[in-house]
Amino acid sequence: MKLPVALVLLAAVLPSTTAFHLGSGHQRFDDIERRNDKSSTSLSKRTSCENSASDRACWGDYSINDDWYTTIPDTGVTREYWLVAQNTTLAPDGYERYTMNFNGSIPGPTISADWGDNVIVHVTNNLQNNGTTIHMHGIRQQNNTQYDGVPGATQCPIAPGATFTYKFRATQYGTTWYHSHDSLQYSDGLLGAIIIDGPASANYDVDLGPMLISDWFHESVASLWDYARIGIPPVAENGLINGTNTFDCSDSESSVCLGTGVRNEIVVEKNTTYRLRLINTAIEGYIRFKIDGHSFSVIAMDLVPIVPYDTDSIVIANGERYDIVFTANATADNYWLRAIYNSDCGTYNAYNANIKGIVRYNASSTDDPTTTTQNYTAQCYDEDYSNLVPYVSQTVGSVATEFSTELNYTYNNDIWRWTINSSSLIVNWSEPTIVQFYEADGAADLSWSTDANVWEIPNTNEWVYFILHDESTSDLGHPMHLHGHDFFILDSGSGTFDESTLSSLNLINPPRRDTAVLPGDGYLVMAFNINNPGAWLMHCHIAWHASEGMGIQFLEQTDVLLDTLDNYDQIETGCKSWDEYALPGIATQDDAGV
Ligand SMILES: *[C@@H]1O[C@H](CO)[C@@H](O)[C@H](O)[C@H]1NC(C)=O
Ligand SMILES: *[C@@H]1O[C@H](CO)[C@@H](O)[C@H](O)[C@H]1NC(C)=O
Ligand SMILES: *[C@@H]1O[C@H](CO)[C@@H](O)[C@H](O)[C@H]1NC(C)=O
Ligand SMILES: *[C@@H]1O[C@H](CO)[C@@H](O)[C@H](O)[C@H]1NC(C)=O
Ligand SMILES: *[C@@H]1O[C@H](CO)[C@@H](O)[C@H](O)[C@H]1NC(C)=O
Ligand SMILES: *[C@@H]1O[C@H](CO)[C@@H](O)[C@H](O)[C@H]1NC(C)=O
Ligand SMILES: *[C@@H]1O[C@H](CO)[C@@H](O)[C@H](O)[C@H]1NC(C)=O
Ligand SMILES: *[C@@H]1O[C@H](CO)[C@@H](O)[C@H](O)[C@H]1NC(C)=O
Ligand SMILES: *[C@@H]1O[C@H](CO)[C@@H](O)[C@H](O)[C@H]1NC(C)=O
Ligand SMILES: *[C@@H]1O[C@H](CO)[C@@H](O)[C@H](O)[C@H]1NC(C)=O
Ligand SMILES: *[C@@H]1O[C@H](CO)[C@@H](O)[C@H](O)[C@H]1NC(C)=O
Ligand SMILES: *[C@@H]1O[C@H](CO)[C@@H](O)[C@H](O)[C@H]1NC(C)=O
Ligand SMILES: [Cu+2]
Repeated sequence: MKLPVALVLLAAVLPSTTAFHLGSGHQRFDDIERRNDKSSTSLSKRTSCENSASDRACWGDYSINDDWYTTIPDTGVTREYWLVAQNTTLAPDGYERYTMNFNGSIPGPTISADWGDNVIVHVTNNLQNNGTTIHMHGIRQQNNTQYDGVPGATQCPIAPGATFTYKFRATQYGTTWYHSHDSLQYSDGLLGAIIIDGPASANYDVDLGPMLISDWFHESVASLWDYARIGIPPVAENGLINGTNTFDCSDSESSVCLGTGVRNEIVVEKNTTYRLRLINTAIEGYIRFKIDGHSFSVIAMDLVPIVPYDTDSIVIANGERYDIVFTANATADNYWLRAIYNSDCGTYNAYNANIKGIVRYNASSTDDPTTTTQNYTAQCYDEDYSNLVPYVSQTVGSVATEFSTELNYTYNNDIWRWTINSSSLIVNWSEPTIVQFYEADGAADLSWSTDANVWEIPNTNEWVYFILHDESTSDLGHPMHLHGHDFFILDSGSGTFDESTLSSLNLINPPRRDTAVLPGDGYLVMAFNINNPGAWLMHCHIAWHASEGMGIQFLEQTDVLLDTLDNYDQIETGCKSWDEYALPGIATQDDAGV
């Protein structure tokens, strides 16, 4: 991928509601307006059909049937954003605490683009005492590993005061998020949504936008690390629905409990159909989502549209996204929207029942809903895979590189470390993988430190099957996230995978996404094609577990990797300023670093 040198601004065809001021250091999108006015953002497209409430499958010259891995609209548009990482005191649920955030809010500003656009994000680190990076979760970053935002893998942390510019092409469309990939930082608020508009596999009238759902602690997560790392997960005090919730201060003596929290509220109109983009941004919690009195259709998993299926609740693991469509066809009333925290997945939340929003049919009503729901048993694994059928079918090739390895742990001197293939990940912030590779001039025989957990997969177009067994007997599910790819889920289950069944696995259109759960004490069989040169992290998206070393790096297509590092200067300059900041012993890395 090559981004245009000059930014293209097609002012004439941008609607007036889409103010897009390049170079002014500021831009404003009216998301809803933009979404509802597709015709005016069609830009260079010849309009062969219009994306509308009754035809969401359509997208100008393109449609939901197009294979977006090979077919991408050439919009010629570049969206540019400026984000500032900072630490400030906020009270998202009415309880004041130290947070880290982008631009003063949790979540940070939404990054929006149309399918095919180029996106530029300038990130300035105004945190006082920490480096940072941002990772565009699930964005494939074809030939673009240098912008994947993983400290110690693809770049050095951005030093306080410095700016790093990320660029990517929106080759996929749908719902995702960006977050700091530096240690536990996103859990303290360094995150926001990414929405890439494109066709959809079901119709809806109104797009309600992203809904980020998380557990929430009343102390900084970084300050809980010393406690968490001895292997006991701390108990979260609350959860946030799109950055907000209430908290009952009568339970708290503390003067920082302000009682100012509000619930996320959605006002609906009878018989109107809504799209909601659910994102689990939790530190550790599996979330069961539902809206009392309403069923819905699930239309996408991660950045992959699926054949819609109906349900009245859905389990979302950390890092996963589901787009849903529901019709406001219940009796006009107030309904609880619930993010039920699965407190039995080895994770705990003291105020589980409080993680709720409100769906109102009457905008003037201020009453709490009186609706009830049945209790759910915990589900620490994914939705039934038979329901998760990608809309655009793909077939997996036969195995060329087979890895079969185990997840386990070590426990030494009261420190809990997760291991994969007996090694616990620790990246070196000052010596990112692609920097080491570059400095060795792409040497194939580079010897990696054991801690780096580098797995080389050099051979273009071969299929990798990666079989991971959980041998830790801890009975936790682990949402595994792979960078640089959507992967195929060939099998998963409890107990041991029978390798003699490898040749009989279904290879025709299995579920395909960027995050999937390795069931506790079970196995996950993933497959992907070697087609994206880079250093790609694969890790558990439970933030504690990643910090405890549950990750590996795939070093992919080593023969062409150097050719894709076309802005290496920025990485080098960034590392230089990081070293100037950190080498005096200021930033002591005390976890995996990711
Ligand atoms: C973020 O904050 C910076 C500094 O105030 C500002 O220039 C920029 O426009 C903001 N970005 C967004 C997307 O609002
Ligand atoms: C940012 O964090 C540092 C400590 O890490 C603190 O000294 C400073 O006051 C914080 N800044 C703000 C604006 O809260
Ligand atoms: C969630 O927050 C983001 C960022 O503030 C906003 O753009 C979006 O509209 C909100 N979504 C909902 C469903 O409230
Ligand atoms: C909603 O749709 C139902 C069924 O089609 C219809 O009977 C009802 O009148 C509609 N209500 C409104 C407010 O449009
Ligand atoms: C509301 O719409 C859903 C489909 O979105 C349907 O399954 C359900 O039966 C409808 N309920 C009512 C009360 O019409
Ligand atoms: C909407 O709520 C307001 C405030 O409670 C109430 O006065 C009004 O009657 C309600 N409207 C309907 C149609 O129920
Ligand atoms: C459902 O959960 C609530 C809150 O944890 C509890 O008070 C209630 O007893 C449970 N009900 C049943 C039927 O288990
Ligand atoms: C997993 O690790 C634990 C603790 O290090 C060890 O006791 C156990 O034998 C390991 N399991 C396997 C199957 O190697
Ligand atoms: C990390 O890399 C730096 C720079 O090459 C080196 O000085 C340092 O010793 C490394 N740290 C570890 C723990 O290997
Ligand atoms: C996994 O561990 C074994 C035993 O230490 C080692 O021989 C092998 O190279 C490791 N595999 C990878 C891909 O690192
Ligand atoms: C990625 O880069 C390699 C090496 O330059 C090139 O051969 C390949 O065509 C590129 N792939 C894409 C999809 O641009
Ligand atoms: C990050 O900032 C926090 C709060 O100031 C501090 O406790 C921690 O040591 C810093 N981490 C690193 C690696 O510098
Ligand atoms: Cu995990």
